[in-house]
Amino acid sequence: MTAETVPSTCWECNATCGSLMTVEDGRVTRITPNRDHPASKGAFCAKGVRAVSEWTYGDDRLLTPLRRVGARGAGRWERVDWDVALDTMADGIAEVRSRYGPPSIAGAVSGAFFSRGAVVALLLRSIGSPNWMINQDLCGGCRAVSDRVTGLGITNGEDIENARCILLVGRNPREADPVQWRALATARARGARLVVVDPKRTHAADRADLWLRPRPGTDAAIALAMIHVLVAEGRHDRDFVSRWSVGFDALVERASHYPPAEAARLTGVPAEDIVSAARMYADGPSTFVSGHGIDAFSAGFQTFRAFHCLVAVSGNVDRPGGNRRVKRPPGFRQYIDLLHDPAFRLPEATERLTIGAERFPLWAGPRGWQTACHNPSVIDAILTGRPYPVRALYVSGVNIAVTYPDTRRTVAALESLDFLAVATQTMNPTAARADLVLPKTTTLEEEEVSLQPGGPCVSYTRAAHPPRGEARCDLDIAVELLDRLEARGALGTRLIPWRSQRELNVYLLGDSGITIEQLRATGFATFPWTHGDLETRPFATPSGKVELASSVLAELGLDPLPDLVAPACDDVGDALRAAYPLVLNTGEREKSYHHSRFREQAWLRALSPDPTLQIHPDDAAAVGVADDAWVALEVHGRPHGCRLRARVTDRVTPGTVSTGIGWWRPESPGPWHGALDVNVNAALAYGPPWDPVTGSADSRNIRCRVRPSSAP
Ligand SMILES: Nc1nc2c(c(=O)[nH]1)N[C@H]1C(S)=C(S)[C@@H](COP(=O)(O)OP(=O)(O)OC[C@H]3O[C@@H](n4cnc5c(=O)[nH]c(N)nc54)[C@H](O)[C@@H]3O)O[C@H]1N2
Ligand SMILES: Nc1nc2c(c(=O)[nH]1)N[C@H]1C(S)=C(S)[C@@H](COP(=O)(O)OP(=O)(O)OC[C@H]3O[C@@H](n4cnc5c(=O)[nH]c(N)nc54)[C@H](O)[C@@H]3O)O[C@H]1N2
Ligand code: SF4
Ligand SMILES: [Mo]
Repeated sequence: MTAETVPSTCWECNATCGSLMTVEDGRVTRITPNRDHPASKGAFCAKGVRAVSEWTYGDDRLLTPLRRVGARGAGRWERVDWDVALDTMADGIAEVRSRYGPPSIAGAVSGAFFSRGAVVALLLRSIGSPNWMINQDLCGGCRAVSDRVTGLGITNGEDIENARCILLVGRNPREADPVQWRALATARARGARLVVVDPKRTHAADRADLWLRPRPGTDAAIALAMIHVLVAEGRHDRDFVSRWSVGFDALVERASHYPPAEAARLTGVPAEDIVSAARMYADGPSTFVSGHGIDAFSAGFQTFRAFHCLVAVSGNVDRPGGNRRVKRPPGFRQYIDLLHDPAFRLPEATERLTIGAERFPLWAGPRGWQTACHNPSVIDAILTGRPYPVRALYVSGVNIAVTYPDTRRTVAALESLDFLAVATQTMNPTAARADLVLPKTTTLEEEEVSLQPGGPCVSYTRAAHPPRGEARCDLDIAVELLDRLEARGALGTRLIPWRSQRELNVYLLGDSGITIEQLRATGFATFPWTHGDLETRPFATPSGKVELASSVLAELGLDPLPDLVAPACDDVGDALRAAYPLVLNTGEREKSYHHSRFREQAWLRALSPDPTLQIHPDDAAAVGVADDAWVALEVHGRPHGCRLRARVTDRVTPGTVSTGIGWWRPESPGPWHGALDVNVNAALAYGPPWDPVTGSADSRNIRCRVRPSSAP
């Protein structure tokens, strides 16, 4: 028996923790944290230790391509070899392409943070379609686009280690990010102060010096009031503001509408707490740590704009203990760079056809953050043929029948397609409706090279051994599919020049001087960088400065300044408020699962058997619901609800309820596998209202009610 321990990086979630893998006889037998890793510093979680291995070696793993033989969703498949699978896929795509045109073919992935995202986008572009769906409208899209428009470029550059004050807004790192959670604990131990803004008393709030508990969706008023206090007390960074920003006077005028007393009225947070938060934050260096709690809703972009302007006005930009701008080795390319590189683009006229580009130009189409389309509008296009038909879809690395809101509509769209292919490691409710299911490699079988702003470093994920069975990675699938499409005359310009993942990775490393050999030896590579390279590296805005008043937003006729946009759940009459007295939060992370993944693993189901709905004791008593009882959740304006299990707790504010995401039950009969029952997305709409910039729908701050129900 040969055993070897090699450094790698866990790619199961975007915490991307450095790992050490023991490989014995072609199988990973042990995974432990790599304490030398500059970003994760030994942080890790149980999913990385165990769930990824069970996923890879478990009996549920798909090991061959499957082709549908019965009706869609009937669960009858034949095993086929890759030649047959890829011919089937090429035929399906070529036929739709010739009948409806290249843009009628779309892809769905999570985003360009993973190679699979960039690969699927370039595959679609090669076919001639600009339509690829990402799930970032539901995730970190508001943060990313605000960061881009404001020009800061600070995403994932929180320097918790050196901060004197940490401002944690809408983030639950104990469950969602062990790297951040550990960094917070270390910072607290050396005396750093922690200000938490969260409607829920999270474990971070338990440890905070100051906990602000806003009414859901009103955070922008807190940020604007903090700006107001900073400026009124002369505690803003005059030098940074005058040298590196534009629009300060206009921002100050806007913030003057939010004195602490007014912000207190709007948010429910006492004025003196807002003033204290502003003073603690002003006593820096301070770092702003944000999360999903202020993203993915119809005012998420403006909320982030308010906080990003606060960061800029306080001057905590790219200095130790603040928010670091993304550093990278010269010559290195990130996946997202490929999307914007002219060498890999479609003609602008084609990119303008991206569904959603007209309405959300900073999200979709040629100027868009990831040039992806607007998902709810794609689902509309599939179902209605407007603005033009979308008839074929290739899904990789997402489980959209569970994770997109409005499950029934998503599924109806999937079922109405002329052709649906899904690449996945295990059967899930999305794949269950496909014409073709392709067996994917897991993160233990794939090689990835990526930039980690948190280190900062370049991280390496090693393929520990060849794929199990006939599983293939996205690039290998795309390359062979392109060959077949080319043979059928169904290709535009081939925009994937690499024949293997290794070739792609070497391309990404570019002229950085970092080599695969070096990465294989250590699992990561650091590179020289400096704080505050503001003179040599302008901010990526039209003015080259941080745009407190945004020229890009003004040009598009949008509000150039941050503002509070009242959440839709507040803007209702008394009758509706009485009928739907509760405000719903969704998507709260739990340690056991990664979104919809791992529900087939018995040890995790033992830890967390059912989806829960956290409800305050007063609200539970009002509807006669006991702890652990099943409840029906109904959302205002929706024909169907879902069933969840009550967790009665005073951690949630009275009048609010909170649940997770991603629930389905592999053991329940297909093709739904419970996705229409125990999945909160079955109860939600996918908007409108949509955020005017990112097109995000409300995945929280939603009026709802709860009643006792039977168990599923
Ligand atoms: N274990 C595990 N870890 C994960 C994931 C996973 O599925 N499992 N998923 C990963 C992904 S893709 C993501 S996007 C992240 C998400 O992880 P986080 O960014 O931590 O997001 P959430 O858990 O959705 O919620 C964070 C907090 O926002 C609060 N919140 C809700 N509404 C509001 C509001 O109006 N204002 C404020 N200030 N706070 C509010 C909630 O109470 C909650 O405490 O987790 C990542 N990490
Ligand atoms: N209501 C509501 N909905 C939400 C959210 C919310 O807060 N509320 N959160 C949103 C957020 S933040 C996110 S990020 C999304 C997540 O949504 P998704 O990205 O759809 O969720 P996952 O469960 O991670 O997707 C799992 C599928 O991806 C595939 N997969 C898993 N690992 C790999 C891999 O290593 N490589 C490849 N190629 N494929 C893999 C498998 O097919 C697996 O079944 O959900 C969003 N949906
Ligand atoms: S938090 Fe867990 S799943 Fe995510 S990268 Fe780290 S070890 Fe892997
Ligand atoms: Mo996410």
